[in-house]
Amino acid sequence: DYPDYLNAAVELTDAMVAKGFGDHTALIGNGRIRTYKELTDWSNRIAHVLVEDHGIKPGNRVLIRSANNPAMVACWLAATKAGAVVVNTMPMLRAGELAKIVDKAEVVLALCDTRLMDEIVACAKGSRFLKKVIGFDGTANHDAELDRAALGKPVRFEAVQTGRDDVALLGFTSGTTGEPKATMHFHRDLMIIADGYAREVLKVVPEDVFVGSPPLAFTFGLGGLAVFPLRFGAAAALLEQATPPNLISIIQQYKATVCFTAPTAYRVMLKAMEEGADLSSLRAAVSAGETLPAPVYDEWIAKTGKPMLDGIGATEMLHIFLTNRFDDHRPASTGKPVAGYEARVVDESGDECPRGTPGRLAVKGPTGCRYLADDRQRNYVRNGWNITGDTFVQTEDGYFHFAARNDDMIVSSGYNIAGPEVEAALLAHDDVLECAVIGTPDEARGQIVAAHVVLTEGVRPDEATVLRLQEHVKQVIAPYKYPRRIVFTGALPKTATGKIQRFRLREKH
Ligand code: 3SK
Repeated sequence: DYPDYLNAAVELTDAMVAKGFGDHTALIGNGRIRTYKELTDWSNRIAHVLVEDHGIKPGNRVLIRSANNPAMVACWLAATKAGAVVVNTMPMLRAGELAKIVDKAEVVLALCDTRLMDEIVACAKGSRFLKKVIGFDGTANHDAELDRAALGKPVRFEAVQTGRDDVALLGFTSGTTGEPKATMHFHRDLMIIADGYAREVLKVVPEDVFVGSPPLAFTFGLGGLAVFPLRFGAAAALLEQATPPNLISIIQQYKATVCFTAPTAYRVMLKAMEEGADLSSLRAAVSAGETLPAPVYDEWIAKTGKPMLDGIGATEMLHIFLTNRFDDHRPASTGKPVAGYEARVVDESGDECPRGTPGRLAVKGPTGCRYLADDRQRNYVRNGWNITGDTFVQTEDGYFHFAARNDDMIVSSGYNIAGPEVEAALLAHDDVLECAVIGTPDEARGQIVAAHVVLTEGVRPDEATVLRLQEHVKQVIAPYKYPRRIVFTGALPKTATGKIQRFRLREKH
């Protein structure tokens, strides 16, 4: 239950100071620590600039372009306090990609880290909507237009009294298909993900320190690295370059307790532990973005004594809705619904499949999909159920298991082969660091199974390795599923949340 008027940014800053968290660390980044009081004052000053100097009105769309750093969080909070609808975007987007977002969201103002200005300025030049780009300093120096303007403003700001069901955020997703969609989320939704998943599953306490790799530009990162810690008086240590080695060192430096990342980074962490890295401060290792291979899950338990929390979310649903729990977890399973959500596996007509039968994962709960002006809404939401793009199986005892993304099913010589099953078999081999399995056209068989493989360091990408991996898959799963083609590659194409973009691999064939 939330009050009729609710501003999520006020709840995460001013309200936390009022609750006595003023001196607690809120954010760590670029070598500096910011307390809740500092973050509150900082975001209030920026909110003044937005309203008084740039005429931002409730409902205006404001784009933010930055890597993960405290200044980005301050800008997001400030724009939210001013009643704007925020569109967070990633540093690597080019002018053409930004233009699609700006047009769709009708963005009027952009706040941009001064190190990333070129592409957004180019985008603004030809834009019908975007008229102003203001630079902020994403480093700890505070020396850019926005920072200087903010210095002259008061630390108190009368935040816009947004309704709890006013849109606060437009989360853009290109999913695994490449076609961008904007998902609308309310102020209330930002509270719900913290009061649901973060409270119920992660059991966040003020002593927690969050780290992770997902960009704040994606709802996975915004939830995990800003909303969740700030809702409970905890801290987040932000990394502009969240490579696995950087993650490992920041965990060690700040004794991080909660980590959000994808299975590949956990594999690197497991290896680093063998070489002496001390990651014992972590009490919660959240894995999402890609399915968690059972061997990684097993090894994590063996090395840390704690389960890895595999979960699945969606930009459409804002955050995680199915998850394993500390005291209720299974290998190769995504667990059960987060409190308040219901999930089921349905067939093409929307009827529930018998337990054990694969079908579409459908979910219903306090957050859900609201595409902005997009016909695809009617495909995603049917009879109140959000129909995700994933094929799942529910076991007799209620646990959900990922089978494939709907477009990851391969039909070869009349056999249905789930790409992720072949991937799991390949990943069980020590030579394979990462892989993606797709179907490629084949005259005789319709499609054949093709695996794109990143090899573990030191393994030779030669014919002997191909044969070894093919033989291994035939031993682990039904031999007809083995990858007839194996392509070695240095890296796989991924979304910013770490999902492998198999459609990009398909485009190559
Ligand atoms: O599973 C995901 O990729 C996801 C997407 C949005 C928010 C949270 C998550 C885990």
